[in-house]
Amino acid sequence: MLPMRVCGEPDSGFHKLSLQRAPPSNSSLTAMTKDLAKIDDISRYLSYILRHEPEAIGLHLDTEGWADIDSLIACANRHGQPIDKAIVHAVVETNKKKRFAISDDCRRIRAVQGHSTSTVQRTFPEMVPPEVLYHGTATRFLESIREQGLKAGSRHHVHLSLDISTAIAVGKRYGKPVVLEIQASKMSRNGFKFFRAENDVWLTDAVPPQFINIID
Ligand code: HQG
Repeated sequence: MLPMRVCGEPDSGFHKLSLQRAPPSNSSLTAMTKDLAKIDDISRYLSYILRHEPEAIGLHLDTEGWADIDSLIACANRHGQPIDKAIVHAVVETNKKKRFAISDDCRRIRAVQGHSTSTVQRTFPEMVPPEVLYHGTATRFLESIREQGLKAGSRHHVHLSLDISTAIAVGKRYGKPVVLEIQASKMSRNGFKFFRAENDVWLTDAVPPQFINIID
């Protein structure tokens, strides 16, 4: 179970999802399934707003990506997406990828990485990477990647993982997955910078083709 943040948010059925110990009855299983589906929907919505289009609901993000939680809720509700503090906290706490973070004072929320909005220019600690990292993509992108290397595209960085299984899951989002092994340590010795987000996603600006091996 993920650690629960104590933020004084209103008690709600969503929190019982993570606190429940006894085997659930059929009716509470149905309720939990509905809650999980709702949490998944809101997680996608928050990704869209906090990474890509905060202006779609008139929300202000600072350069580190933080949004005031009360403002987020008010803006979302005004734009037809009913959310409240309880579900925002449930989304943050249940997300396996730790996609979002809440500030220590519990007043702000941000997406940890993956931004494309130009409003945000998050700073990440520069880190020495492990020997290799992995990037999952779809086979249809391989020809272009062989020629140009990996580019950040609309996001601010190329995203890399520590393990192959994560890379496969990432690649599957775009088609038949293929995993690329990135010679991260060699890149670092050649002056390329690497950053590690708080959720263990590794980031770099670009990966030239000579540092990429395709895993069969
Ligand atoms: C590809 C998810 C052609 C690249 C994931 C990828 C990740 C090229 C796509 C995070 C290329 C960009 C980011 C080139 C790169 N030619 N295609 N030269 N260079 N590409 O979604 O890494 O679940 O912007 O391989 O877990 O797929 O949302 O990046 O297929 O961590 O939290 O262009 O998003 O996180 O796609 O995914 P994306 P990504 P969440």
